[in-house]
Amino acid sequence: MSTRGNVLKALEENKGGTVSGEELASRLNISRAAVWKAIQELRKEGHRIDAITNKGYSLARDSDVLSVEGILPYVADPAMTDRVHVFKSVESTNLTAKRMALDGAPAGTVVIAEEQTKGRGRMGRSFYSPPAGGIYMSFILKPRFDAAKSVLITTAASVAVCKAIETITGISCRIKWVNDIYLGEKKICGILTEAVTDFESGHIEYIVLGIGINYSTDRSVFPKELSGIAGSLFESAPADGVTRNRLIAEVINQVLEVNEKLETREFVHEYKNRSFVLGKEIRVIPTAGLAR
Ligand code: BT5
Repeated sequence: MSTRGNVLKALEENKGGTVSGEELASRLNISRAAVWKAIQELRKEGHRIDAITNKGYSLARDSDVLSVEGILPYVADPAMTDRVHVFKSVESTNLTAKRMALDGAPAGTVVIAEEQTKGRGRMGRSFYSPPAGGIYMSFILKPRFDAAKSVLITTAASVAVCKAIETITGISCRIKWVNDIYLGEKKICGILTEAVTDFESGHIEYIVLGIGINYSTDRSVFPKELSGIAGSLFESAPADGVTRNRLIAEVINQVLEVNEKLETREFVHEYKNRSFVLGKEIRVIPTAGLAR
């Protein structure tokens, strides 16, 4: 790991507390000047690090720049150490994950970004993914059964995201259809599952599961056409200790856990409890394009 990464890891382990420059230098076997340089680098990236006289450096508890170092301490499976990748900006985390899968990245790999410039929804729709306040992440999963059942992966992921949100923030969300998560009347999360097929055999090699959460996206940044549709998990500052990194780690834990026992379909019960469409009467209005 780079010096920057090591310093951030040490600060994350003491988040809210202080670590002296001397201790960091001796623990990482580097000079104090190198510690200082790393601190400057991290500050430039947006991490809120205070220098407290006679005490040392302190990473603010609510500092929330997405980072591997900030996520990993809360991920349960130690095998994930090399499988979490964080980017500042990508076109689409689903696209990056697909490319990584084709390049041999193992199942379980997670791609996370602060921003997507071409975030994708279903059927060619787009998912608005501005920087600051969003969570955009994609998993590479290896299907263990007939791909026709991949809708199960989406449904299970919706339940996993709701559980993760509830565990970390105490907020209860509901699921619309299988892939939209709502808080009150507003959509705060969308899920897109895509298959990566082997060009020659036509077999599904991987499933890429993409999750987009409006965590604390400011209402004013949503484009006009989304103002009546999209909402955020937090309209004001989250509770102490609640961060995107922490929530991402819990989403990873819950998604991997539910995928391990997908065939048991245990999650279906939870899905029914959280769905606000199941059991309700719905009206289907055919559009010209679909009616043909
Ligand atoms: C979805 O499609 O909601 C799936 C979105 C999946 C996004 C994730 S982010 C990580 C990964 N990488 C990607 O490129 N995608 C995945 P759909 O059900 O088709 O909904 C799209 C519709 O939701 C749009 O037509 C808008 O009406 C609305 N929408 C767009 N951006 C939104 C946002 N940020 N929040 C809430 N609603 C939004």
